[in-house]
Amino acid sequence: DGKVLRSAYAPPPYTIEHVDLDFILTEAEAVVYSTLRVKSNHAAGGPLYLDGEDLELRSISLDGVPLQEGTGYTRGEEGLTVLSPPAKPLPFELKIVVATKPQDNTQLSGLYKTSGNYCTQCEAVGFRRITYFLDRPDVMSTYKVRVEADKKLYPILLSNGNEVGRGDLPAGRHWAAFEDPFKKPCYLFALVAAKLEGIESEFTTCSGRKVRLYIWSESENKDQLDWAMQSLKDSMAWDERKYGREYDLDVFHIVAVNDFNMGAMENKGLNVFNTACVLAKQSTATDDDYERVQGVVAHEYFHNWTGNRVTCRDWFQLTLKEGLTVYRDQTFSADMTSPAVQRIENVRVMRSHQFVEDSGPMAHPIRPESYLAIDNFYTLTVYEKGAEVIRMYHTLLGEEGFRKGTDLYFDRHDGCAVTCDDFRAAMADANGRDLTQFERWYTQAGTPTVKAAGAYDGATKTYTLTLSQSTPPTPGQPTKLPLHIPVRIKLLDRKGGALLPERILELTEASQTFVFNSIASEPVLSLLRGFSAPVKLDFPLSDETLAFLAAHDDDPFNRWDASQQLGKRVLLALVADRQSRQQLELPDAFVATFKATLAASLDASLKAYSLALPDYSVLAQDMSPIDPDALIAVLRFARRSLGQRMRKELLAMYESLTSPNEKFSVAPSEVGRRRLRNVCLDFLAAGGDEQSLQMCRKHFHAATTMTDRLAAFKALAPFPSEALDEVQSIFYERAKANNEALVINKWFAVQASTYSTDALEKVKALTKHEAFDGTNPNRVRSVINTFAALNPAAFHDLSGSGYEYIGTQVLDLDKRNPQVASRLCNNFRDWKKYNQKRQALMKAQLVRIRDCKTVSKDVFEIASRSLE
Ligand code: DPP
Ligand code: ZN
Repeated sequence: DGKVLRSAYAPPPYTIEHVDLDFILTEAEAVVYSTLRVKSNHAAGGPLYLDGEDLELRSISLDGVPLQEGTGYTRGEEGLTVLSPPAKPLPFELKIVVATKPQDNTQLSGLYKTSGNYCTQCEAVGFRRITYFLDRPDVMSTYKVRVEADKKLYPILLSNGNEVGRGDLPAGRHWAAFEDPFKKPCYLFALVAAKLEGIESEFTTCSGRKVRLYIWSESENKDQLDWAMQSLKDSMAWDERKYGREYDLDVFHIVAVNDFNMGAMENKGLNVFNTACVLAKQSTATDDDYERVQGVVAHEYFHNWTGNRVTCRDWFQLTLKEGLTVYRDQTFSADMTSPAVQRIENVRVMRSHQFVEDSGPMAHPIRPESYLAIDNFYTLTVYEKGAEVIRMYHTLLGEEGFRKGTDLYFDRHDGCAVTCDDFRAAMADANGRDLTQFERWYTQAGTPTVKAAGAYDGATKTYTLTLSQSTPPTPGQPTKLPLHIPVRIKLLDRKGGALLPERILELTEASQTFVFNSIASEPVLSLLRGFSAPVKLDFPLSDETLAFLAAHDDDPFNRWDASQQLGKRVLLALVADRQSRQQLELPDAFVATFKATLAASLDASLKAYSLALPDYSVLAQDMSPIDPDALIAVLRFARRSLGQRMRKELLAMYESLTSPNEKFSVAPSEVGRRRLRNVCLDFLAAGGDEQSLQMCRKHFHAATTMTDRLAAFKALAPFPSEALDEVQSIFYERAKANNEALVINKWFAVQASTYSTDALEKVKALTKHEAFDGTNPNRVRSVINTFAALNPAAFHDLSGSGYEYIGTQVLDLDKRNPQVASRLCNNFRDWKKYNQKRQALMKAQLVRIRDCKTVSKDVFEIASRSLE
């Protein structure tokens, strides 16, 4: 049935030692001449199967002798078999000529055109759309590439590695040649032929080598590249300092493109980026955008060692490179900004999104066991939970032990394609530790729950803590074994001082009891500090204790977490009130805690995050069935009510954070100032009264940053008014005049996520707007995915109209771009968490999608697994 199993892995029968590629690019087609030096891995030889998709084969020859179809080779839908390659130990040479039509490649996988330029995307399995090949990561080769194209249309020619030649050709054409001396799997291949402008800089590595750095984009974006360049240099220096990893080529390119399925791609020496993850300037990028650019530039750069030099043996090992590289970019960002703020942001993603994935029909271990389309497994679980698993090695082994582990990993495996087990073995061997049980983090899906019960005995001055763990069943995994869980704790006294210094408990059994002696007085337990493991806690605390922790815990993450738990408790109680048609009222104690947080002397970002209410997704996880209407109504009520009851304090805070002639900076203090000020604005505006509307309008007009402008627009969005009309139209007209596609995406997204009774009609109208483009993934996501994912009350409308619309969009998109369509289809995934009526309606859409005759395997996999 096309399912690929992890257990079915077998080494490749042949290796391709060296690849020579010659690309002849014309407006009609791309012709690719490839010369492969192939070697059998065992004496016997046997047929050689090569992957290939949507290719027109022009010729194929072996050691200079043309092969004939039927006798020399056979062809199928997904590849080509060379029937009897020579059975000798020496390499043989395979020459293959194919043609493709990049201008018709709407899947954006393989060689395609974006805004008139050529670029490639090969991960995971796009190289087979360029030429016939052993398209698997454990086949690593050196590459030499020559590109030929029209010089005027495509002045910039790039491929991996160092440029080794360039010249002009007749008829206004030119060529360039590149050599990449490092062996790589074909998913890291890249080629760009384009009209671009760039900025250039230089980095001197720790051993004194000079590396030329380039960032390329379309000319109108050239003023938005400096931040990415700074981030790149910071990343290069950080990887040397933190991991002893030096860059290895003489040149490093980043190319920004408009049409891209993912965020960015770490092709060796030639990273290709979605513009959304690389462009930044004050007037177009928010502080969050700046942070994302910094993080993604770092992420792709760090892949040079964790992914490229040491790569994955097979795609089931994806987290080997992704979990590790996400962990590396998270810690880099923490070093560049604020560790506490970073940690909160990372955990918010885990809780709001990964926990949801882990509790639904697509739940999978960070190392999955099977797939139909590997593109469906570029998930929060593989990436974010994978990073949490890496973080746990660090927690268990310490900074030095972790570094010993990565050093050994690079020493052992440089130039190789390896597994998650190899990484774990390096960590264990470098530290003399037994990490056998730790493997369960790679084999078991689902979010574990750790239950805690503490008791203090004043007579003996002992504190006894019992921790137990369980992991719920997930599809195909009814029972789970205990995991190796590091639990970071501290015992606090009633003033926030330490009764027991911080320590790490290793929970390895289903249940364990830890006894602490000489504890002077009854302690308050600060549990799972810094979110030391990706688990849920079952540790009921009184409102008073939570309020105490929210004010006094010296672990900033736990302080924030306590505020969120309190908020969650209050909001869920309000949801119950609303469902039983009771009058809603915020408890005084909650308002008091909120007031205390607002007044506390605390880093502005931390304060902003503590004041922010738990989000829809976090609240929905504690509801069965999920009631979108009640949740949205309560969230609106709570914001409005806090805005009213705290008006004076919020206004004072807002004013105190207003500094008119500020010079723009993304220093954490300035980001924090804007963040907190905009949180105040959001509460103040939540009433929608005329005074607040005018305040938002003023905020918008006074803004010098996209952060502030967007905050004003968002705050106004729910309230049809003159102020909204004005802001909405200025926002658009300015972006249009300046040709700022990413700003126009924000403009679409604010509207698509705003609830109103006619939200769906508005979204349909947006797709008819002059700026809508159904072939650009960013644009599609900003309208259609935003509606499905971030406008729950409208998407889940009981009429089923939202479902029907998204179902139609999935099937329509699928014809052009299965990867983007299958992400959209995920919005139906959790249908069983809703009431009967909604279940039936969502199920009907899933069945319709699954049973569509022309459905891609990407979308089929999501729809069929959701229905299981
Ligand atoms: N390998 C990419 C990344 O995560 C995804 N295409 O960086
Ligand atoms: Zn990555």
